[in-house]
Amino acid sequence: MAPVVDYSLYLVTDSTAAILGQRDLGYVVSEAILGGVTLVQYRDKTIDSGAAIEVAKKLLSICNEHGVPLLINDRIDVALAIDCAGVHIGQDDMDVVTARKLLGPNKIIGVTASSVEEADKAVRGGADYLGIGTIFATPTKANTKSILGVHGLRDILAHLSEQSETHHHIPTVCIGGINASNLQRVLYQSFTPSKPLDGLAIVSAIVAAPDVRESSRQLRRLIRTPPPWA
Ligand code: TZP
Ligand code: MG
Repeated sequence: MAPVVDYSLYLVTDSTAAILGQRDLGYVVSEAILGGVTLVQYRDKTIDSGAAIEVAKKLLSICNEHGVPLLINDRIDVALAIDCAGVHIGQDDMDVVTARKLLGPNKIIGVTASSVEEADKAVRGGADYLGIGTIFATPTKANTKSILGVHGLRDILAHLSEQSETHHHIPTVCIGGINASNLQRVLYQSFTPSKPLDGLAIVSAIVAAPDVRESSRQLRRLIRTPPPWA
């Protein structure tokens, strides 16, 4: 069984200069954790295995120090090499059943889902959580397949809530354009009583923030505060 995880404020990293600037990724991750990030995903599409393993090892030691799990985007080889908590895979990556064979039962496997069909397939295949998106168009990921909006997100949550036990209980986070100005609306308008979102996955609103710790704190506070109009 994969461990129980707090998905509430899920940092997904980006190492491009446009987002990270000149800052050190390890520094940004540790500031984000000090501000309240509960889970970290190391995501870098540009780096080769050797270099990715070196960065991932550093991030793992920071995450371990704070008791926050580290997942690796796409790269099952890197996750195995450093023995971190697990991976996050998309629809174009290795399928979840094969990933599970490689990683075994105790690692977390998250899968991106943009439709009820993709969500169902991921749950049937044994995913530990779903990353639902893209919610809003975002410069962080140019080639997003589908923009779901909050209503698309709610449709997927509603579908999951109507399914069998396994589907019903799968943790869910959403991703894509989430920031301090819209997160309460996303949580409120997507709210499905029997299947509320478990967390928000965020890149630029944390990684590109001038004060990473303070921005993470603000996001964490907003997640816990009912919106003024509720
Ligand atoms: N998958 C869907 S959107 C996205 C990923 C990795 C990027 C989200 O970045 P941001 O900066 O939080 O909009
Ligand atoms: Mg991927």
